Amino acid sequence: MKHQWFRVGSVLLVAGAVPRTMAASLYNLPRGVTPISHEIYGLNLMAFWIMCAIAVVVFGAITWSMIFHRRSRHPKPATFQENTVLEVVWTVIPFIILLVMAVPAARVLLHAEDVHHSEMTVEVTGYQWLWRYTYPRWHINIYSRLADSSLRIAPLDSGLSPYSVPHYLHSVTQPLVLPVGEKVRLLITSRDVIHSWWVPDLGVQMDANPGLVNSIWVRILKPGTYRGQCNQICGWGHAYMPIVVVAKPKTQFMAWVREWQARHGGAAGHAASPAPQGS
Ligand SMILES: [Cu+2]
Repeated sequence: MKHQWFRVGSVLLVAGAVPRTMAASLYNLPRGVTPISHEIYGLNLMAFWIMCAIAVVVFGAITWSMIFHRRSRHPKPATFQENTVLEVVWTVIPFIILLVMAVPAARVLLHAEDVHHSEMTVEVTGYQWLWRYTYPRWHINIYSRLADSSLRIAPLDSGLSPYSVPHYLHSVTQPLVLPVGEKVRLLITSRDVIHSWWVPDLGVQMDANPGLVNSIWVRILKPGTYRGQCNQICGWGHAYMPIVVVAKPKTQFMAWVREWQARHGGAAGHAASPAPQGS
């Protein structure tokens, strides 16, 4: 018995010693870098605290019953069968809790899909197994495939370790480049099967359905590189179509646009490039 308490004590000590930030990154959602990702984080935190309160009440009631109503104390059990007041209370309270969670969740959903007043648009199209990004304003057209460094290692007989390359299966040939601080509308669709564009740091997870365009927006608040992947099981190459978003300050973004146009022969760009073949 003594040993058991010692073991429990040491586990709690170790848990207490884990730095808070590390524990948060291990067990929590990323806080993200967009207003919507912050709102989603807040929703998750609210649900977490409600859950904690429910756990305290439920386990508290169980513990209280075990201690104060154990058989040795009350050898004769009570004989009541039901209690209407209690039953109404434990039906109404969960209903109120659900309402408290549903109202802000619905508000965030509506906010995430409100693409009014967007400052620019990017079309995102899923293919087996890559993403295409089109910037209609500048006629920029990017095919974003799995980077060669990962591709070389992917076959089982390659003999190479996934740890030998940075960001194995999370790096691409060309990232989606976006300006920091602008409201960017993403129009998400697919050319073949259902894919899903998922970047946790941006708080975006949107299905890419053939024949349908879903819209969502991001306003990235911090320059950086943000990684995600297709999270819809879309076929054998599902793991080979990662997403990389590079957020640059507005001036650097415009420099990237000009550089892209210069490299691809002016504003006409490759907007009319043929669709890639699935392979
Ligand atoms: Cu996919």
